[in-house]
Amino acid sequence: MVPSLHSGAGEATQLRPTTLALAALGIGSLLAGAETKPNIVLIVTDDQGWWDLGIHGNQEIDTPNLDRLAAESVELTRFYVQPVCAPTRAGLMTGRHYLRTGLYNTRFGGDTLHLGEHTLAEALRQAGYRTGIFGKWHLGEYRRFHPDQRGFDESVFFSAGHTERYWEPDALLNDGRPISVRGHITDVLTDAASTFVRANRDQPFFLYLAYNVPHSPLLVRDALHEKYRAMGVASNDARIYGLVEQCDAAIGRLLGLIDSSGLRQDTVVLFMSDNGGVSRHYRAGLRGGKASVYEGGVRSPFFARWPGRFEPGRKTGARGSHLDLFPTLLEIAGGVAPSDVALDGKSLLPLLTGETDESPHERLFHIWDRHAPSMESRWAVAGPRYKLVGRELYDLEADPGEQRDIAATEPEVAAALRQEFTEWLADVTAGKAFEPVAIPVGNKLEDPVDLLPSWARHKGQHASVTQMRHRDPAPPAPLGNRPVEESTVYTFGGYYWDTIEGWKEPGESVAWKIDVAEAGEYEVSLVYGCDLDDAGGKFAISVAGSELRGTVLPTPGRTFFEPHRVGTMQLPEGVTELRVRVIESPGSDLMALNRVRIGSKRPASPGSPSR
Ligand SMILES: [Ca+2]
Repeated sequence: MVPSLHSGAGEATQLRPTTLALAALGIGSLLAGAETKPNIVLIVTDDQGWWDLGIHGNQEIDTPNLDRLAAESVELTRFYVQPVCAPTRAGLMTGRHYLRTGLYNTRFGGDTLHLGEHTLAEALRQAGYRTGIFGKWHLGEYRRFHPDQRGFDESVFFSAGHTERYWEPDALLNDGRPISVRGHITDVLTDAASTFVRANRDQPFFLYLAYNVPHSPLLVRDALHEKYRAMGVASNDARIYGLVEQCDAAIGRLLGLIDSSGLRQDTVVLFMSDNGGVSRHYRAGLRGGKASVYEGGVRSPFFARWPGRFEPGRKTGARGSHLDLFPTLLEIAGGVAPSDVALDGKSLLPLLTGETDESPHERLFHIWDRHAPSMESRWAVAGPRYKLVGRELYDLEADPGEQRDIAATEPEVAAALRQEFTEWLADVTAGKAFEPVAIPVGNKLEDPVDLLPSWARHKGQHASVTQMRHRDPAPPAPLGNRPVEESTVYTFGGYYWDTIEGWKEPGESVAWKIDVAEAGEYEVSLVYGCDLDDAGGKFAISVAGSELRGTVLPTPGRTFFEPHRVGTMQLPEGVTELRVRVIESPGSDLMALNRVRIGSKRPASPGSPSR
């Protein structure tokens, strides 16, 4: 009979036990009689453009290992992702378009894969694989949404879309526990992945190696930066090229280990990037880059190597999508897909084996918006030839660089594609709220838990749709038509150091949606900075009719964030709202609020705040 799929070993008792009816996907004839399941190594880089590879015509960048991998692989020259990180990762992990998964943003809590979704790791684990993730997750900030709760047996990861430190990285968790590591993050992740390969060489494994380079902050070895500067590459691009070269060398070491461990024949290796590139030096004739829906924003390198199964060096222009890896890898693994959700991806196995040279897709859809998705967002829909980018129509066969808008001469094609996109958008957004999920409170995995400033609602709106300012280095952004003193503002100074500031008027407030595991007494603290001159302001914290009041104390400075216990509150079980409100703000600002910390009063099991 069909087995059940559990959402995660540690989570099964904490959350709802997920027992699903599963349907067999159908195993390709290719694999009939296969005695062993191949290992799967999925390597994803972050912000590496289609053009940041020697094999794609870049004359400066040194990527010998990836170039060699490409020569040993089938290459899909038209493989598509979404314009930004988290949307692609959601599609990769679920086989479903990201807007179906509850995820809608790369920040502000919108980068959360909802719990009803089933991950590739869960499905491969169910198929008998040992699963490991090493790198950037970016599908949920809080412990309940982390990869070790979502099908990964082993995990060394960070949860956000970005991390501040590449040397001695301080954001990595090992199976949920903070760890101290030495070295550059690219090497740290590769070493951990290598250990995973060595430890699991006698059983099928799924290695998801999600490098966070060459994403900003572009912290690269001086020698690599100088090497590319000396070649005439501008400084920013020289950093990107240096990070790509370092990553290429790390991938080379991992592939060498696979060879020396005797695993080459039995290992499928896949390589791709998560969105379009950010470098400008060489763009292979493509228009746009990261965050754009032109080809440069959504076309990713894609190589797939499986010795004896995939023809080395074969290239195909048949279109594939990141959504396809879920069904493709399940087919390779002899796994089953969840039957209670619809997959958007289709297996690429017939394309990769050469059984066909046709794309499984009639249309591919792309959309990106920092706010709620709509027809006003950046969007595109493409078939094999025509691509509609908002109101512009391109013939990709004649004009792969998307330079000649032919919407006026082909109005019927444009109108038909627009209609298809409209219907598709209505389908994938049906019933979706596009707001952060409720933050789990009293969850034994993370007790106490910190309510993050970026998840707060200001004046009934979420931070992403109100004004946001960057503390440094950019100057504060203008606050629209409202004077600064009338509004709280989300202030970004790095993921650990973001704050809510601008608390002036009595009654002004921000709120978080929380999901309390169990009714009871909870300890509430605020973590904030406050200048001596501003101290003495009064605030109230309210939840479901009960209220706690406190006075803001000075800290060594406005940017010294210290925890201050406010008191205990009775919280009801389930989803509710926690609001922090100004009672009186006698100085220039009530405080720079860095975190609201809530912990249950019962003895907490080992765990850590999210920050
Ligand atoms: Ca990215």
